[in-house]
Amino acid sequence: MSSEHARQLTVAAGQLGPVARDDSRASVVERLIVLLHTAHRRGAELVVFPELALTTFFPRWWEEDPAAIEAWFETEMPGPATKPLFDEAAHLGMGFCLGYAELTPDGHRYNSQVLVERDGTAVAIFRKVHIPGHGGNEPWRPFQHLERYYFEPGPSSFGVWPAFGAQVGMMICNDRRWPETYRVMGLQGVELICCGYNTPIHYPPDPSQDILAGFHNQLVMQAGAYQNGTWVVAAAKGGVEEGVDTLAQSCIIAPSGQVVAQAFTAGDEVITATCDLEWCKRYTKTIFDFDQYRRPDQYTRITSQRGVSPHPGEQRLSEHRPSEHRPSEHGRG
Ligand code: CDT
Repeated sequence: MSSEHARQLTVAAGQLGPVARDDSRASVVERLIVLLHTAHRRGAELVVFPELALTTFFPRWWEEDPAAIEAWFETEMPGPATKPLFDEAAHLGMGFCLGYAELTPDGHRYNSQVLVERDGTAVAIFRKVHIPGHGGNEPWRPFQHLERYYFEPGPSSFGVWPAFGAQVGMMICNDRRWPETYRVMGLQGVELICCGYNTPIHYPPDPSQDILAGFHNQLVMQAGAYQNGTWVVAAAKGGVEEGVDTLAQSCIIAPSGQVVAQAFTAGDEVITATCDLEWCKRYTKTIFDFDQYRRPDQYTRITSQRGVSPHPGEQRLSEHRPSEHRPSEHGRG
């Protein structure tokens, strides 16, 4: 684990400020290319862009017109609007991870991220697994979170792909709040996770959480990074977008769980870090040596059950073995 074995990759999070409803794809792609150039000047080889980077965060609105809905989705990647980004990245020898709304040829709608290598080849498309919010029109909310109306959950779990000289995984926004997300990738040897997000700061179901939005953002990703010995690169679309204040604070997190870079504005901004990928082993070969220490036989509820279900047969210890556990019979006299 000495530094002479370092495998280093300089990565960037390309944070976007707000994208208005009327902003064209071309104008957003121009902004992405500016971020790409900044990251390139700072030596980055991979830039992670936000979730649904090409449009405003449209799930805040109920829309029934199929044509209006379709206008928010990409039917090809790259398409005419995104090709300039793919071309410029390949020209610079840079890879990227880009979030977008995907409409497949057979009519499925996903919240997706594509990972593109430095030579311009697509490595993988990841489709968001945990779809938050609600599926029905709730116009009394100050703004809606209709991801469950617009998107199907991704059917293909959390993959890890060899790319950029590393083992690279992907997650999208709400996925980052769930420990299973990281562990499924951790079990495939992930070394770097790319994550885009759009997180409204106001949470209508429980506004007491609003003030904690930044804390929770870091809490979950720092824990996930540390518990699985992986780097995490997380890029926000932040700022006040169509009246909704949205968390920025893009960050890069080390396998130690430490934040090594963080955005300080809520606008277009690049943060970078040079990641020693060998550093992952300090955790995955020690305290989180899964092969040595995990107890999958003790975790069967994780995959056999979705909601909370107290086991009816579960008894308190005192009901099992009453005589052995009375305090009066333990170590007294
Ligand atoms: N985009 C996204 O997944 N946002 C969610 C908001 C949760 S509130 C419905 C997030 O987890 O940040």
